Amino acid sequence: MEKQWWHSAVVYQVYPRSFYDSSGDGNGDLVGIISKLDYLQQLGINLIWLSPVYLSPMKDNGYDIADYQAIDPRFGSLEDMRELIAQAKQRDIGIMMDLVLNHSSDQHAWFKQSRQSRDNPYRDYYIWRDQPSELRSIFGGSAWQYDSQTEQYYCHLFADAQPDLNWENPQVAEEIHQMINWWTAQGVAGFRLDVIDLIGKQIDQGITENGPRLHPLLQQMHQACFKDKTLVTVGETWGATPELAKLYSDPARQELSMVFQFEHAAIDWHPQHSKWQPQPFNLVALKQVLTKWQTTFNGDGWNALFWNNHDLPRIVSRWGNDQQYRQRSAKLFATLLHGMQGTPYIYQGEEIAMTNVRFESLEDYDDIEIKNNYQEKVVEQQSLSHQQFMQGVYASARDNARTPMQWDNSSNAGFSQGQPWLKVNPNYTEINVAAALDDPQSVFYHYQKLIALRKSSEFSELLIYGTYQLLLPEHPQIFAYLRQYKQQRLLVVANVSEVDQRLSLDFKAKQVLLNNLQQPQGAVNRLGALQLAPYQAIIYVLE
Ligand code: TEU
Repeated sequence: MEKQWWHSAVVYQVYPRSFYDSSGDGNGDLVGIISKLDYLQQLGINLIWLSPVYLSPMKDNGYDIADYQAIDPRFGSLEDMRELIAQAKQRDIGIMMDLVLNHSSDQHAWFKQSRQSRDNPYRDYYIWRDQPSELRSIFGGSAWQYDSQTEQYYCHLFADAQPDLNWENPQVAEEIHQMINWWTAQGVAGFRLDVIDLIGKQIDQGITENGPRLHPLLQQMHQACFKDKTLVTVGETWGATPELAKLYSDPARQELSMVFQFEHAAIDWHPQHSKWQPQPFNLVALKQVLTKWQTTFNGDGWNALFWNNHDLPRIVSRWGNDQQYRQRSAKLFATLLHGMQGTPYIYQGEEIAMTNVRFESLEDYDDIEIKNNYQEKVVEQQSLSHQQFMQGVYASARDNARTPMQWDNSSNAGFSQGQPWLKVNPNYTEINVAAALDDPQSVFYHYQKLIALRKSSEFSELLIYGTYQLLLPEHPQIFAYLRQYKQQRLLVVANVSEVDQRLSLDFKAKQVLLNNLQQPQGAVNRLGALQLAPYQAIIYVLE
């Protein structure tokens, strides 16, 4: 397949509100991000996915945009944004903007116009109907909101403050294309497209995901915005199967560079209560799903690799052990992911193994998804008790990922001189960047090594383009796979459990490339009689 610069990229996601507050107002900001670029450069990443920093009433932390071409004053100014782009570029780091195109804020000028009157020129920028359908909002409740001024309902697949744009209207596409091109002219390296699989919806037929207009719209966007540019684009597609992922990311189809698929991320969700009642972790199922995705593309698509983002609980708490084996299990998950084919994404704090949080009171949480679902599931339907719901929050809520970044052990984890918008995780005294940088065995340096192996080692090509083959598919505790490229072979083997494992693999090890335990090479290079400690993960070079 034709090589692209972003095949070899490693992306770091910044959730700006929680990253670093330079002004003392309790919210992270752009100047704060600029001041941490050296840290990100030290980690070795070369792209930053910046969650939204546009003008926003923050009903959904910036995923409700009031002006796509203005920066929210909480985050700074357009000047700061230009400075961030320039300063990052000096360090060979590109900036990926987050495009929220399925909906805007109800405070966007378009919507303010749209709701004025039925014959307003902006009326058809949004989806208005006389009667609501059965359609539910992803954040709970009906997807329709009555507006008394014009006596119609508007559609919102997320919060009622996030009205859905009407992509049936060609003017909407045109305005959006112009806006994207404006950002490209500012020098950004690419875009992440929020819930992009919803824009082809046919609302009257109840079709939201993967509607018939989706791919034509993306091809049109490609022609208008991405063609002949060196941009990277990644779509957020909760409903993607491998077949659908090829439609988006087959280079021949000229749509997007890659998509985030979520099959693995939702693997333990409850059939009825989804993430609010997660099921026990099943390694065999996880291996199956990831292997399917690892072996699905043959030059006709590309994987985005991730465990975490701002919507998901922390991997070390979710499927690792965030107590006794916090560092080791975090390194294990890092090894498994960065050993795979695709472009890896790291979510802020993952590189120091930040954990989920447990606030006593619902009041201490901010996320609208938590609040609306509580209202629906506990108060109205009573399908979950308060206790059960809180367990769901501890396991899965999005705020687990959104507590402020833990920089050091000073007050507020060194995140802010003021009152943070969301409480810091009390474990910051132990888990923080300063401590990680001081410890040569920390999770941070493990990520640094993995990134270096991918970016600039004799195994770069193998890690980026090599084939993938799962070993021991039915083993309930071992995740092992082979990567091969030309004459080179690597074996990744991990014990995803809290007990010692013995196993026999029919390969000859030449060298241990990476081990998350400090051991002499000889101790582990006999693959015929391999003993792995709890959460141990090793990458071998094979003969
Ligand atoms: O997320 C899409 C989305 O569907 C999530 O809300 C997801 O369903 C949920 O987290 C699982 O419980 C994107 C953004 O990443 C998210 O932060 C926004 O809230 C959402 O779109 C609306 O823009």
